Amino acid sequence: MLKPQNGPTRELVNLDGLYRFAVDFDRTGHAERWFARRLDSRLEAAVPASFNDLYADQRIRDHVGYVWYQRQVQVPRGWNGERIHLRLDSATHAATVWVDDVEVASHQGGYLPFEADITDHVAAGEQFRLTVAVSNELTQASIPPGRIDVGADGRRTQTYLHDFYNYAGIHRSVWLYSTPSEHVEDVTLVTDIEADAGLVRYEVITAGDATGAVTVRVLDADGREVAAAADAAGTVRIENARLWQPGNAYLYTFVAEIRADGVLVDSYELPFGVRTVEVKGRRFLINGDPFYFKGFGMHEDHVTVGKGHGNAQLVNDFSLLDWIGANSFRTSHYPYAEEVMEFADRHGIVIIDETPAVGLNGAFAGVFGGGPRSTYAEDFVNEDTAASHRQVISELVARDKNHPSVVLWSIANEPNSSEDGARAYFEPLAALTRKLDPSRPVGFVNVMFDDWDKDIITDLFDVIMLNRYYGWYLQNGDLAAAEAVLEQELLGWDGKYGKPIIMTEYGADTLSGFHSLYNQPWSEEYQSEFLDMYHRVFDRVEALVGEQVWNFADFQTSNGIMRVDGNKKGVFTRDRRPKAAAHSLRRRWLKR
Ligand code: GCB
Repeated sequence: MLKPQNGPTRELVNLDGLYRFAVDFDRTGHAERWFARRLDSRLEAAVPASFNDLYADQRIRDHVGYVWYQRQVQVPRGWNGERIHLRLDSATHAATVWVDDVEVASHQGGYLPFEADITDHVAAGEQFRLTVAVSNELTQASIPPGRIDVGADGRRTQTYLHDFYNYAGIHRSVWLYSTPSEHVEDVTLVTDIEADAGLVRYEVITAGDATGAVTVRVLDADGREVAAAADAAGTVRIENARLWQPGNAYLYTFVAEIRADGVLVDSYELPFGVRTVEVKGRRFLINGDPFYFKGFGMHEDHVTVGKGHGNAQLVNDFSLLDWIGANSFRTSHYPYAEEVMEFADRHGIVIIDETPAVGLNGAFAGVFGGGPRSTYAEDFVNEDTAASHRQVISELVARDKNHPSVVLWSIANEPNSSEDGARAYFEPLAALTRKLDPSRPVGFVNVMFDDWDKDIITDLFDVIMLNRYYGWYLQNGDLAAAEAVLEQELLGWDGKYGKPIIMTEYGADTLSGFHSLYNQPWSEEYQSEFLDMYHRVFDRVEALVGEQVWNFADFQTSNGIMRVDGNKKGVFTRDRRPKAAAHSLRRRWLKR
């Protein structure tokens, strides 16, 4: 799915700003057709932002169900004869969209874009009323899954088995855009390297009556044409290609054009990089060279805006990644805003791109309350969950397939990978991901309970991604004991599989400003010692090809006895101040 853009044949209007906002406390909005009139509320909500922390009102923060957004939209007067599309970059977790009284789109899944062709419902030069009903409910049919309980008084409560606050709302931008009726609908690029040349295998899909012919061009960063072809699919060759490299990004632009009788009908420009990715033995290769991941599992999480995307926060977070010497991150635990992916493309940051499949593990019910339970069961991870999982994999690959920064798909975080049903569940999902994108390795992130001798699915994947908390959830305060267990386990994985291992999470909750002489858990000193211990082990295990600390910054979670105003495993605080460990990590990573 292409990101909308301005161009010689297309126009783009951003619809961010303040929307009228109403909370559907009594679940009457649909029956009362709130979309058919001005929302009856004095509230306004910022878009993009999570709605939860915008108001001094606990009832709104804790609301489970629908919230409604509404605004007037002016269609540019020059758009007569064009196709007119509406696009939401994300609405968390499900949304229905109306243009005046007409429902034009409905989408499940909170972290991926969707759009509607609204040409038949609007007119150039006129206004329409845009209404979006957004539900924050998670059920066994959603990804991530969750459970809704309804009390005797009708009050709904939401529980889920993942460790971040269930922020919701319109988290990313909303767009109105025009295209010609015959237009470029999709572009897929896969690159290869042959001696000094870059090969670009491409496919351009068009929509509308095919009267024109597709031509393609590749421009270098200075806008000079370096390759061209006159087919909708094929391979073009860039002589003396400059590669996209970690820490040294170089982007070309792929231009797909449709012409009829020599006249330009449509044009779409896609920045891309020439690079290869490959797993060979115990190595993870980018452009044929071994790559070592240094960085973090992150979250889209900031004060006030929650999971709302903001470019100021984007620039600041990447600046901190640069300062600390990180070269990569994982989009834990859901796809991030497209602006993030594009920024990484431009700045040479490597991404492990993760679906929102988190919390598919009944063992966590023991941690979050209620006692452990089986995962692959009719009333938990079932065929409905699998259908949503297939959908998020398909939509993620469709959105992110052309980003050079993306080198590895993570199709789930810490699912149960030892129970009987795990293989039947994951085998088709791994196969689907490979079919959709044969050019990138595929993995999932393994949980500490499902060690190499219990896990039954790792052979289906290309790399081993591990989250380990020896010295925190286990051997708390005893780093010597933790060091021995950690090393032994890594050697166990290596002995069994001989595949590259990335430590995708390791970390300790740390209260910024708490210091101790005695290496006490929660102190800044303990976090530094903890990370140092892991690094000593990593440097002894050859198969280890990456270290991503949990977490980049402190982040908000649901309430519970394990969390004090959120998860405190950040190396930076929630407002992005460094803890002591940030300095020790920086010393290691700038050298490594
Ligand atoms: C994990 C999860 C992550 C949690 C983290 C923790 O294994 O993947 O979402 O936040 O542990 O801090 O417990």
